[in-house]
Amino acid sequence: MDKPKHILEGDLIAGNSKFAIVASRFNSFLVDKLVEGALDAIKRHGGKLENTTLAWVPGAFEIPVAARQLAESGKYDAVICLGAVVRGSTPHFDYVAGEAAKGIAQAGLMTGVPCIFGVVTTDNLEQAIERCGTKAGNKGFDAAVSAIEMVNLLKKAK
Ligand code: INI
Repeated sequence: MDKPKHILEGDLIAGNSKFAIVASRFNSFLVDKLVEGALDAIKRHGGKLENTTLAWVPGAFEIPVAARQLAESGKYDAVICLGAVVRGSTPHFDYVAGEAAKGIAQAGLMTGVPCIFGVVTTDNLEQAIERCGTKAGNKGFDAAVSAIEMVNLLKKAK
C-alpha cells in the first residue's frame, strides 16, 4: 500500500512533559488503582513525578470543571481524567457518565490541551474491577499512555 509522504505520530516518551491528573474520590477503591496505573505509566515512559500534579474532585461529574481550569493554567501539557462510574450503583449513571465524557471533551477542545478520558463506565462492579488493574488491564495506565502520545503528536503538529 502506498504511504503518505508525511506521517505524524506521537512518541511514547514522557520526558519533561507536565501532566495534571484529575481523579474523582467516588468509588475511590477503584480510582486509586487508576491513579497508580497512570503514575506507573508516566514513570515507565521516562516521565518525572515531580512534573506531575494530582487533583482530587468529589465525583466524575466534577472532573470537567477542574480539568478545564488545569488545562487553561498553561502549566500542563495534558490533563489525565480518571474516575469510575458504575451503573449498578446509581439511577443517574447516564447523567454522571454522559456529563463527564462531554465535559472532558469540551475542556480539551476549548483549551487545545489534550484532556484524556480515563473514566471507567461500566454496568457493574465486576466490570469496573476488571478495568482497574485486573483482567482487562488498567485504564489509568492506558489513559496516561494516550496523554504521552498526544503531547508528542501535538508538538510535531505545530
Ligand atoms: N460519581 C462517580 O464518580 N461515580 C459514580 O458511580 C457516581 N454515582 O454512582 O452516583 C457518582 N456520583 C457522584 C457525582 O459524580 C457527583 O459527585 C455528585 O452528583 C455531586 O455533583
